[in-house]
Amino acid sequence: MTNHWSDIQNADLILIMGGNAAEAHPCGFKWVTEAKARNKARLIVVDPRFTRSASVADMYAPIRTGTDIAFLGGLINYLLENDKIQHEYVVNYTDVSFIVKEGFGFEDGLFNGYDAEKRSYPEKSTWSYELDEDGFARVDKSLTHPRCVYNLLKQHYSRYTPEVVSNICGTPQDRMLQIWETIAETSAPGKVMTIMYALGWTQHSVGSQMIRTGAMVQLLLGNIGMPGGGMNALRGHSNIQGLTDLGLLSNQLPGYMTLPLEAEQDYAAYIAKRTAKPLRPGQLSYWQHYEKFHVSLMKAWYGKNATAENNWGYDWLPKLDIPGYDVLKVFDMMYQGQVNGYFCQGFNPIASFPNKAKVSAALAKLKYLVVMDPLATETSEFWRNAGEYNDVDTASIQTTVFRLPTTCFAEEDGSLVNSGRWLQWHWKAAEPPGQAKTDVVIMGGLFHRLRELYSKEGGAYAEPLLNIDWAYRQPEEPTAEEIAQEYNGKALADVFDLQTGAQLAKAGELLPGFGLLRADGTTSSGCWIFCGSWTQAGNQMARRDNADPYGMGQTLGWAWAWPANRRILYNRASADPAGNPWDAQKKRLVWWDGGKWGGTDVPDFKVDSRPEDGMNPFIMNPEGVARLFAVDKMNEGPFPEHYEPFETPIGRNPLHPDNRQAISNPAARVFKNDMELFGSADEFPYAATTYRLTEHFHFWTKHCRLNAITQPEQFVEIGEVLAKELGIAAGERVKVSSNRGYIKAVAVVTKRIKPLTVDGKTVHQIGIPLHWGFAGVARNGYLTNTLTPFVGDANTQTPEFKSFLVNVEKA
Ligand SMILES: Nc1nc2c(c(=O)[nH]1)N[C@H]1C(S)=C(S)[C@@H](COP(=O)(O)OP(=O)(O)OC[C@H]3O[C@@H](n4cnc5c(=O)[nH]c(N)nc54)[C@H](O)[C@@H]3O)O[C@H]1N2
Ligand SMILES: Nc1nc2c(c(=O)[nH]1)N[C@H]1C(S)=C(S)[C@@H](COP(=O)(O)OP(=O)(O)OC[C@H]3O[C@@H](n4cnc5c(=O)[nH]c(N)nc54)[C@H](O)[C@@H]3O)O[C@H]1N2
Ligand SMILES: [Mo]
Repeated sequence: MTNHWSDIQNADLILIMGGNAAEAHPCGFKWVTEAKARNKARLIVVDPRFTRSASVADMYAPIRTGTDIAFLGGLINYLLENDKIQHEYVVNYTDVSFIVKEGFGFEDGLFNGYDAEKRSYPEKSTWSYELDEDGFARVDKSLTHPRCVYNLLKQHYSRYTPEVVSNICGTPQDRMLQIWETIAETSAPGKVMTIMYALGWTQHSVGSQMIRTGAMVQLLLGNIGMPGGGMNALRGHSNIQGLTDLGLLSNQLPGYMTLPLEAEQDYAAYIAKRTAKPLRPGQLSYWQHYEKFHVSLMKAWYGKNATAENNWGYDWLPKLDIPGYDVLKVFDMMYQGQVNGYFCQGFNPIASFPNKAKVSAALAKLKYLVVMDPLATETSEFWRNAGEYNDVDTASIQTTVFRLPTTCFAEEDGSLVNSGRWLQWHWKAAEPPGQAKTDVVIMGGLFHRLRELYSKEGGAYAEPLLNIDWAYRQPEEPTAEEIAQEYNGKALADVFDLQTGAQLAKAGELLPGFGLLRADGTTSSGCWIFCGSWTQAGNQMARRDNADPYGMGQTLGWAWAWPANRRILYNRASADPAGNPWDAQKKRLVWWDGGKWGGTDVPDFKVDSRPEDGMNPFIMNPEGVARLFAVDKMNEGPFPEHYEPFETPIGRNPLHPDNRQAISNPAARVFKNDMELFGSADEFPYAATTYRLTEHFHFWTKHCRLNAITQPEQFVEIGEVLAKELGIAAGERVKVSSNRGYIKAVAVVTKRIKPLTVDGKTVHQIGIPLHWGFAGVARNGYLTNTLTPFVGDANTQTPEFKSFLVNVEKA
């Protein structure tokens, strides 16, 4: 979240689109209720299904799955056409005035530089701003230059008229226009909309671009950096935010730093590439500090072994030979027989990953599988024949499966990072049952045994392992406190102010913030954005002061938020260029008091930067402003474009009816065998989507009798019109099949899903909850992911769980 849960109470308008917070985030949803009570805030829900969130909304519109870029692109067009943008904000705080390089272009669904063979854009050099002699981006504040972002944006979305959008989304035009009109009202400087989204946006082959389109809308309306505004990703697992913060993705390092690529063997070049100089005069370009964060990380990992002479152990970092070993890639490699062993820690892929048949076949090719989990998961029993629910030939599977029972969060101390970036400490509440051990003990034990073997027997390139600094009091059992302090970071020598020479921290002290991190090896920090969470003053994550002096829910004394205990990111944008809040009455966040920045939140800014110096709020970008034009950061192009899901019910992209290359995301990676497994609408006519229910949590709660009682049996949702057409009555069993397999479940016939008219056809949508399987105490069911396609978003590789094609028959 750019903002955080309790800040939602400050919204004037709430758009829930691509999520169903009332169902999946019932506790956080109370802040929506609070906003309605406090501000008479209105709630809009756009979802293929009339959901529990929709049931308390002021306005609801149905949408065909996978078409949100069209809906939001149409909204962008509407805002520009009707002059409903927050002018001062947009001109000063976004790149609308920036001039794009000559050669950039878009034609018939493709940007310039497309390579159809590679299914990608290898040549993106023109996807950037034109630079002047001093290396600064050229701008035209009059917004008349034909290649300034404003005009390119206008041109790109001029195709997204209400007729065109309604024809793609199936959303009735009158309802769509009513929603656009309501949203447009928040272009007034003091009026704010927040967007709450989750998997209804992420789990598409164009998921990242859906989210970007939402962010672009928020920028045009001046809603980013504002209390009650922002782009709010409602995260899933209780600590999934912490997972990304700590860089637990194959191409990341902690704190959103990135692993080097194979071509980056040279340390200086690696750092130089990541420390972009300001692209406009007077801007901060905060990533210029990258080396300080990087060296401090290497000191945390390698201690005394990381030295200036060995480039702080740069050679010990893996260098990526491909963009990343994301989970789709790894399972495809496994499927190809290229993986011997797999550690499955807190992950149930046969249930949660697409195309169960492929995942199951992949697991069967392993020599060994280690499952670390408190529960006996389907994955740990993938070899077990469970009749119709897992019809495998056990005898033919040779994989050795090791189960290592772990604890769960309630059985250990530690911190969880919530969606709002708050690190909240929790305390152990119970002893673990049986032989369960914490993940730390298991992984630490494995590390010790491996290191012992390497030091005794040697082996290929053992240095990265042998050089690790493991200075915990009990090496076999590092405590949560020790690990948290390591993430925070310490002074390894006295730390001095670079300008005044004043001493800021003594050797051995915990650091108060990342401003003290140094690139000379005198500081350590395992995750720079967490620096400040455990200081000399103690564990900041354990703070529980809910005082709210400004009545805006910012509660700076409750837990600790990264970065720097700041609650709302980009909050400098809540004030105008002169430093006065856009709304001094109700939306006061930070302001210039004549000498420094201060206010009700920790300023996301250089606190002594005077407004007349012209530094802009988006300090992480070298240009200092937010990007409506994504330059070369997105794999499928700088402006989001509507592409159909890989399995499309209409078989063509209405925006580019004659270009087959532009039907679905042209830059999404598709593995060879999976292309053949996509189904088409003549065999599988219905658009399906999958989702969660409040009463279950993924595949865990079917191990719990009470949950099993509240949702006793697997079902699918079918609209009344289709059910009638197919002669299916409520409560009858149906067979739902895709080109990859089938499931059987009880039919819930509902008014909540209505047929939509799309591209001249009637499209029916089918809703499929995901919680059933063949392990646990609940009544068995089919794994929903038997149906889903093995393709992901072109940037994140998140699978397209939310739009695919099925057929439905009586079972
Ligand atoms: N009780 C409970 N709570 C949970 C979980 C759980 O299993 N149980 N899981 C947690 C996890 S890990 C996560 S990630 C979150 C997920 O939170 P959500 O994303 O809110 O949950 P979902 O139910 O997967 O999907 C949300 C909605 O997206 C809609 N949708 C599908 N396709 C589209 C589309 O193309 N456009 C739009 N606008 N909407 C679409 C679906 O109809 C559904 O209502 O929930 C978390 N909370
Ligand atoms: N079709 C479809 N598929 C989906 C989705 C969808 O919307 N539709 N949503 C996707 C999303 S958002 C998610 S997050 C995934 C979820 O996919 P998974 O993460 O694979 O599913 P979970 O059941 O949450 O599995 C997590 C496992 O972690 C275990 N666990 C809990 N605490 C601990 C611990 O402290 N240590 C260890 N080692 N294990 C622990 C639990 O017992 C559980 O078995 O599913 C994805 N799959
Ligand atoms: Mo999730």
